[in-house]
Amino acid sequence: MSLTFTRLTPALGAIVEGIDLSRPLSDGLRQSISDALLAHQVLFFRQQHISAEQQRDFAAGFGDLHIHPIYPNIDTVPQIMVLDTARNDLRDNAIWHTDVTFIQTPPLGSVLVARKLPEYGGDTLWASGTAAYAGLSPSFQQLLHGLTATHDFTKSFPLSRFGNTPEALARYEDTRRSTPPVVHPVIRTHPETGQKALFVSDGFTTRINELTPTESDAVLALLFAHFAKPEYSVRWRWQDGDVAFWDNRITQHYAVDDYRPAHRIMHRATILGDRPV
Ligand SMILES: O=C(O)CCC(=O)C(=O)O
Ligand SMILES: [Fe+2]
Repeated sequence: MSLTFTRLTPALGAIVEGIDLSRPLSDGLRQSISDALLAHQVLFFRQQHISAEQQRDFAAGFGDLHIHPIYPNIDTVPQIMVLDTARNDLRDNAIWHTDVTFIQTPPLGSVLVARKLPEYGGDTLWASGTAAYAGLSPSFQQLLHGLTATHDFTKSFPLSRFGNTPEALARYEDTRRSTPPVVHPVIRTHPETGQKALFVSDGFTTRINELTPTESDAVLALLFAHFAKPEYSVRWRWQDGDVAFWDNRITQHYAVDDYRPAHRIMHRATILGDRPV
């Protein structure tokens, strides 16, 4: 069977058919998926029903995997992070964010699997940083080119929400010590395609370093609102077993918080990337 790609919006997103992710990837298939990720920025695979080990192995085909400092993972498969509304307060994902930009080498991408879904609600949106960048005027793009921004994990992960047991508190304090705020360019160049993308997000970006605090607040508010325009996004309505694979270098995403108290469980594998330039 050959792969087919159905594009979802002009900005980003495609559904991939003709592949069974529970089977080991051939080099050819891996290359096709890699190429498609560059072309579409987020790929969706319907109802794959893969195990945690198969999810890990699929993701590991694209790079080394990251283990999240704060979120729980599966004991026997620590590379799989668990997003379970019965275990954690997940409201920090209902904000536009790019995953783990609070480290020097933020993820290349993530592979997310839907394990338990509410009857309706709980959609996820992705937005394209390249489309958002292209939507700015040349003069504003020029202003942003020289600028850098600070990314800080405590913005989305405040102590008040993650220090509820002595072990969680100790883990949080360790992370805070080992993960000081980092600096990334406001406009990033994709390491493989050379495309320019807006690279700030409401989740972790606290400050544009070269501006005064007042200017920084105003410009970030403008950029967050601009990036979140529906024209730059795609919205995914999950079905059980669906898999999403996104390029985390040039996109951000938002998990819609509209289904509580229904129970929702997602599993994520996170692929490490390189230092943004
Ligand atoms: O729960 C979701 O749909 C997405 C959560 C999220 O932000 C992530 O997996 O990185
Ligand atoms: Fe995320």
